[in-house]
Amino acid sequence: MKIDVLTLFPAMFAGPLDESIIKRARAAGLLDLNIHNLRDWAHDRHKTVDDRPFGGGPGMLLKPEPLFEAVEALRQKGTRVILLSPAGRRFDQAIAGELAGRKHLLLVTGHYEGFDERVRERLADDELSIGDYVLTNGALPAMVVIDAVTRLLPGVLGDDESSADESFSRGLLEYPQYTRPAEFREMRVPDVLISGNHAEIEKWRREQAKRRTKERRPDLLK
Ligand code: 4FV
Repeated sequence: MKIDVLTLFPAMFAGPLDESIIKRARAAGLLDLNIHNLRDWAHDRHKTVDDRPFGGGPGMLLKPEPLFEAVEALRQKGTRVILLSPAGRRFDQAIAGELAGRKHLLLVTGHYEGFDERVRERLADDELSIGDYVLTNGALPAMVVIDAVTRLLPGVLGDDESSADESFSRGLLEYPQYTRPAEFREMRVPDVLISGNHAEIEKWRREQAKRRTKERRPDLLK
């Protein structure tokens, strides 16, 4: 998969996407990730990318011209252009799975008060929000999407790392898990898990996942 990101803060991407699983996916050529500075498509002496909102109001908006030029320069056949903003549909595991099936994502990150509406109307194929809170810019949301999508790409997770049986994969929260020692500070691992009876273990895990989901996220059971 190829992912291009448009941002005013390319340096923010150094670090989180250069470690562990994402680093390995990039080294293995499973993810071709490119970070682009939006200012490279602003041609005036001050490389202006923002301006005041028509009709007044606080703050600044991202201008259409640099964004249109940048997207038109980076977009290919089949590219999915995705805006990151609080006004987008809520990003979740199902959407991560959907995006993992695509060849090319172009993530357009926001800043200031957001985008000129013509960017949303004409350039965006989709708009995603990572949650109902306001961040200083769209870099972290883009990294969240890149991380959640990349680990679903075939060949990225090794055998000991599986995405098959995890939270949300069955629409439920994950069941409680334990590792050695079986007893720690008088806290014992549930006997069923050390019984070796896999049918019983599977049954217990299903019940626990349902119970935890009912308690913490009944919305997931709707
Ligand atoms: C955001 C979110 C988010 C809003 C103002 C950037 C900021 C600034 N993006 N999910 N929540 N964006 O808060 O995606 O433009």
